[in-house]
Amino acid sequence: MELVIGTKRWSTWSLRPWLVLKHVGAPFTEVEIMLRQDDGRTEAEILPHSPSGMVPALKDGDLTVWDSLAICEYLAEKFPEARLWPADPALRALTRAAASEMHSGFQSLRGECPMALEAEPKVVTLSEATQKNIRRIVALWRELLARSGGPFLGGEWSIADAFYTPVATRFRTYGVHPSDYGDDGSCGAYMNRLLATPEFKAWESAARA
Ligand SMILES: N[C@@H](CCC(=O)N[C@@H](CS)C(=O)NCC(=O)O)C(=O)O
Repeated sequence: MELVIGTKRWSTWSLRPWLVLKHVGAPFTEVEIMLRQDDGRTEAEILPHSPSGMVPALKDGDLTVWDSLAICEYLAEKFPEARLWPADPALRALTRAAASEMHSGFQSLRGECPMALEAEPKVVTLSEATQKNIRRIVALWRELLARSGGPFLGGEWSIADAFYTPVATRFRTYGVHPSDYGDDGSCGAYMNRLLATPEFKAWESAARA
């Protein structure tokens, strides 16, 4: 398999399936394309790999799967033994909803607090819309961690945790403390847990190299 990704410092959508592939432990090669190049060069470099002109894309033989969530679902089906979703049907439905909510939502947080793994942490004044996104994320994390018993959203690490790892980097970079947004302590601990997985640490050190 080959995973085509964007610049590791910035590409949250690439990070998610990369974490999942590392978690699975299957061998794969990666192609990293520089994002934010002028004159349409980024899209021109992505298009030979991905029909949407966006990364990530996963190539498996003659199959190309684009879009982060579709890639993760493909991997969950290809590697059932990796248990990439919880076995319990209710927890599976809820963690899927959590990943989907991230995939399609939180536009204000995404726009105002882009992932920037090269940046020193700083405290910024956030818009009301972004603060509303953060309150929702904290409520969602609290509910799932309480229901599953942790340590991850669905109990064991799952695709939902891959989807929220970039959020944890944003909270760290922009000085967001979950305790200011309704956390009971479980979300702050969860955020640190996401940033401490060996898979994320490997991505981070490559991004900063
Ligand atoms: N919904 C897509 C979003 C993918 C996306 O927005 N990728 C960005 C990089 S993180 C991209 O390829 N941008 C192309 C460009 O900057 O030209 C997914 O989940 O894979």
